[in-house]
Amino acid sequence: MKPKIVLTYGTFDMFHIGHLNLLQRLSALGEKLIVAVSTDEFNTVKGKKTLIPYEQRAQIVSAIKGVDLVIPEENWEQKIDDIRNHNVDIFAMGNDWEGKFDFLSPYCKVVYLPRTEDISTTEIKKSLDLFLLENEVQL
Ligand code: C2G
Repeated sequence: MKPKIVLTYGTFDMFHIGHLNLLQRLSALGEKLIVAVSTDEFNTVKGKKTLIPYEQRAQIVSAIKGVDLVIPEENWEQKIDDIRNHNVDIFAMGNDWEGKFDFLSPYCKVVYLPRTEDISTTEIKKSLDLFLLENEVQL
């Protein structure tokens, strides 16, 4: 039987428990998990500022148990080719993207999983700012 192949996309900046929860859930959906990590250039297109450069974000994601392959995400248009080239059975994203990728359903199953609450790169940056502010005050 063909191993079930799962594909997802993301920036994975400041890798955190929300990313880990998602990747672990995705890994449980099939036998092979492919993660397309957004390049720094594509994040600019997405209007997303990242702290950690692509090479390091890709290396961290590659090191996660259950991730079998990391490929670069360079544009919005590559998903159908990626699904075909890698014989993907399931395309999955966190549900902040609910409905946004339903156009892929002719090519593979499209799944949206619940996000992990109260954690995001933006949240981390805010807590860091607050931490620095509080500590500066005490100095
Ligand atoms: N995520 C999550 N829970 C969080 C934060 C993120 O489940 N608390 C999920 C997101 O839903 C996404 C994945 O983790 O599926 C990666 O999140 P981001 O790095 O923020 O990815 P994003 O910038 O949404 O890029 O073409 C698709 C885009 O590249 C997705």
